[in-house]
Amino acid sequence: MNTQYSVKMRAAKDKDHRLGGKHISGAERIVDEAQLEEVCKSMVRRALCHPKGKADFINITIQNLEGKSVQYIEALDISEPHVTNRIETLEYVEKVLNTFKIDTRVLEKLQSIQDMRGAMLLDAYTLERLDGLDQRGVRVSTMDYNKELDIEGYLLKYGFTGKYVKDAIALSSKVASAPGVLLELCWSDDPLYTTGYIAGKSIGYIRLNHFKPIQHQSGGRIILVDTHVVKVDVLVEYLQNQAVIINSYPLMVEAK
Ligand code: WAQ
Ligand code: MG
Repeated sequence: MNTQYSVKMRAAKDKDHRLGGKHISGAERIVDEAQLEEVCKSMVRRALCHPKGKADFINITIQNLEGKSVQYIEALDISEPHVTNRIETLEYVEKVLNTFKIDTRVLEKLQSIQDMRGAMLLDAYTLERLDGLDQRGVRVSTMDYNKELDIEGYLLKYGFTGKYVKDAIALSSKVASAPGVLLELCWSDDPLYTTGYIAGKSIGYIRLNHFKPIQHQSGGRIILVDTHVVKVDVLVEYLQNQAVIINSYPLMVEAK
């Protein structure tokens, strides 16, 4: 088997990220050695030609994954319940939360998030914050689709264009595959993009067209954890650093 590499890029304007520069673009891949140079090239191009501006600082980190385990998982199924407005959407989500015995006040927590870079880890039963990483939160990382899959072409057949769905499916599939994770709730940081999701291993990726209040300025992600099943540091290590390759297309299924 070819040696695989994790490649991560982040680009900022005016200053480096660590010094408070404006985030322009970020991307990550897991690739064979033979693809490495080409992938770096296209990441540099992306950072220089981004609609948010031309990056001044481009940071590319390459890690050899040889000797590290790579986990292969399936993509979550996608379903879209027939809800036509935000009130119906919240009712739907509350029903899902009830079946998991999770306090619906988690929705207030999601709405109170202000500009975090990562996800909040909360105890599924007390809603207590578990990660202790404040505004940073946990960055779910080190995942990619199997390069044999034409994921963009596949999603396009269902009318999904752009990166949002592709990236969200990869991230939520990795999160759902982690030990001790019950559910994940998410909406975008794009003020005009109200679609979000609730996802989990047993429910798949449930797309919610009217989840986020319109013009709400902050994105948010909450991962609900059963601490009887997993230790927080083990989970955080998995979410951040375990290399995961998504090995199947997300199936479109009927909403329950
Ligand atoms: N790991 C953990 N949390 C993250 C990450 C990450 N890698 N990236 C972003 N977040 C957090 C952060 O708090 C953001 O504000 C929030 O999630 C939203 O991130 O149509 O676009 O990248 O089916 O803006 C979902 C619906 C779109 C897609 C989600 O998220 C669809 C989206 P964004
Ligand atoms: Mg966004």
